[in-house]
Amino acid sequence: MPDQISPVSSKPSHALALAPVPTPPSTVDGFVKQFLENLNLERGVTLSTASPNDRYIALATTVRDFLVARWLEDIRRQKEAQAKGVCYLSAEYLLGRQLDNNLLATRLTDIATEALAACGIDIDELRALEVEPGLGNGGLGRLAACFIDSLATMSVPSIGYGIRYEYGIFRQTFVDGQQVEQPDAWLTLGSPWEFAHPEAAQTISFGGYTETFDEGGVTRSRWVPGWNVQAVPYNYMVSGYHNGRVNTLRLWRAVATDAFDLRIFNSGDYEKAVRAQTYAENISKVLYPEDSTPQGKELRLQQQYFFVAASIRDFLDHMLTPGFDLSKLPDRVIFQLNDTHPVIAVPEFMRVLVDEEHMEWDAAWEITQQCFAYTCHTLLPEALEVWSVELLGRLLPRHLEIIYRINDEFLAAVRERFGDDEMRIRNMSIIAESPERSVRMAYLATVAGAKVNGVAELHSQLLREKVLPDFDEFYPGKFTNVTNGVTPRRFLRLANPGLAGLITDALGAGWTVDLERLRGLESFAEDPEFRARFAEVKAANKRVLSDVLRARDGFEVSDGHMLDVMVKRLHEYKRQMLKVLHIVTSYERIVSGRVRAEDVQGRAFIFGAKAAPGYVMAKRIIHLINAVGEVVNNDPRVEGRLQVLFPPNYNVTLAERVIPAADLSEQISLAGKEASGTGNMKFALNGALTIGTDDGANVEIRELVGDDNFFLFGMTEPEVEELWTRGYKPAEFYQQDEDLRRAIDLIASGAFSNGDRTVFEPIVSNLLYDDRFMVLADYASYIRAQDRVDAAYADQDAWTKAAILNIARCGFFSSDRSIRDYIDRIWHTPPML
Ligand code: 26V
Repeated sequence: MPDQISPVSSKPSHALALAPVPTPPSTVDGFVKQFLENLNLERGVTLSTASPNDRYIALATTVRDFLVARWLEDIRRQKEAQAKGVCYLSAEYLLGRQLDNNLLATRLTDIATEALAACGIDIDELRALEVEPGLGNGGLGRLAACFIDSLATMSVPSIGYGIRYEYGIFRQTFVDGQQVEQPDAWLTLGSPWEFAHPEAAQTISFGGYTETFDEGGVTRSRWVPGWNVQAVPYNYMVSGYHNGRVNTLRLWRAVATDAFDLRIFNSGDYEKAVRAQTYAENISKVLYPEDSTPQGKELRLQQQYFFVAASIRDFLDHMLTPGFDLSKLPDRVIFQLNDTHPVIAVPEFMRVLVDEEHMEWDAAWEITQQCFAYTCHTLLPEALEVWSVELLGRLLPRHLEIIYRINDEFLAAVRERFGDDEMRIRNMSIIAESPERSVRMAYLATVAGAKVNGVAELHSQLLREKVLPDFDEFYPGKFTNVTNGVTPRRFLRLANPGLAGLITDALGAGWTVDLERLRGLESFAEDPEFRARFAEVKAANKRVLSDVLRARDGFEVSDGHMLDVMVKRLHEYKRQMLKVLHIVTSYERIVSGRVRAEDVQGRAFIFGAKAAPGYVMAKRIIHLINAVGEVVNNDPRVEGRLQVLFPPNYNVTLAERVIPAADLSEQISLAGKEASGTGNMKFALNGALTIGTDDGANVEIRELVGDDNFFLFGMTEPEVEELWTRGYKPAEFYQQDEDLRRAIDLIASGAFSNGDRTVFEPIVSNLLYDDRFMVLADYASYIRAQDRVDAAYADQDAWTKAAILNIARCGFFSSDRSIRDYIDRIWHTPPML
């Protein structure tokens, strides 16, 4: 029975409430009417009294109104079809702004622009008011956002589940060149894209103890929790592109339970009750900024359990018909675990089946192993989550018991297969014994998951061979690869309208949902007129970026400079330091008189990077980049040939401006450390050439675009391994390379710190004596590659041709293709057409 409420202002009669929701007319007049009504009814203002925020919210609400009918229809159809669906479990969604994406998906951009103009409003001014929901740290969160876009566009029955953090990723500011974090209060001015459903809250429990009891002669276990919180769902519409589909993203907010408060209130301690409420609500208060070492923070485990427990219950309660035969669950759902963050869902699912649904353990385990799949997003051992047994036992005692039983049975099976090989048993145990007894979440996910995937070919291979080799041997066929992708809607159509128009002129409109069609551009690369138009688009994008950076940060980007861009989280393994050494070398060559400024190819080096607040070395590197910029940008000897620009607070919104303007994409991680990278794909698809190592998805980009259109440098992963085991001695590289010595000496001399040699000393000693990421080993090769870049850039027409070939050959990196691979290799969930 449909129970939708009309989105239009007229009060629904009973008959209307049963009728399908009317979609507001897609005309300028219809839009104006709806917009004005929303100003009145949603904001309680008139056009003349409306503040800019009122106007933005009314506009957003108007666009939302166009989506609601389709959304409700899709929810109904998905339930009715009882088809197998994907529950994407992710602690992060780095969504970016919603308005433009929804306008694009619904074909309302022109209508809305005209309608607002008719009301005397410039839509661009309202666009600029939207605060992006920054509910993620970096690549992993942005990937989740690209995936839900593709799932909706491809009509795959699916729902995204996550956490509605009140504060997203911190806002980065620089004070004297150093990062200072500010809270990201993204909800302050209201959030027009969400629907809160406090009435549908669920109770999520923590703590307490377990007890055994007798049930018909069988001893069973149950959990007697110590405290509860409420999980309130907030629904977001995820609009498919031009297909009339709207999927759901459901994010949970923690709210104190009444019972929880009352108990303490009744004890008469008001202040304690308020404190308890704050404690409960802290669970969804803030996104954890990924750290240099993942800390065993109790609150983080609370967040993880909170959202997966709510999501599993939500699925079982709302997506299944009453009386559903739970043994058929694998025909209905696959829970995709986005890294280890949601892995506590595995014992929770077992607890629900065994304790609440009274299923036998073996049957429940059989089902669980078919209902989960795990994506690993890293290779760094220190980034693999573990939870101490002490903490898990205190917070989730029943889950710890379940994990122990899973482990016992798993290790028994390992013994059966390999005999009493204690070394192997210790290595494969889900429970680590040292340095403290703890649960290895990646192992738990691997044992429970039907499939385990890495995020690029090289990463998946290293995952099998280096990180989980025993598991690969034990579970043949379990490991697979799905190379990441990015959504062409946001990162081409929206971010680069000029290029999108050019492509459509050349190839017709279908490429936005079939990115392999970009291949058709190969022949256009040979066409001088097309190249000229492409060069014009690039130049226009640079002007747009330049305007944005002037308005935002007061920067002046010089005309005609190559834009050399490195934007990504600040991590030692990503090697922003290698980029700094290149800049310092270029600078030093000029000031030492070895190179004349006028002979230097003008370059603007653009950085964007947030460092985790507790990651001291990363913050020092940010400080150094700013310090180098301060000196280089103001040294008259440089004659403006080199510019270092580091706009603070890099986020999705800024990415959408920077990437289309870039000439050169820096993807320079130490081989074997970057699982995939997705920025690399966005740049190539926007016609930047890559300078990169043989790492992550760079490998696949280079294979596709060809060696002539990619600046490869650095050690390969086996070479890295070999040098590391042989013994990496950075000082030798320093001694043998004059450019390198001069660059390091200049930093050490205090040239970038007003003569103070102590400020950047820790960076210098790290590079010379203690660098796991072997920056100096790749320096010479990197500088040579940069010299090749300069030479290539001198022939603008040839550069443009290479840029077009990059675009033409990178259609593979659409997230639509990634989702197709997930469907074929892991989910087996056909689209619902
Ligand atoms: C990395 C590190 C590195 C230092 C130690 C602590 C720590 C903690 C977390 C992480 C990131 C792990 C998860 C992640 O964000 N991975 C990224 O996922 C992207 C999407 O698959 C992928 O493109 C990136 O290469 C990968 O770093």
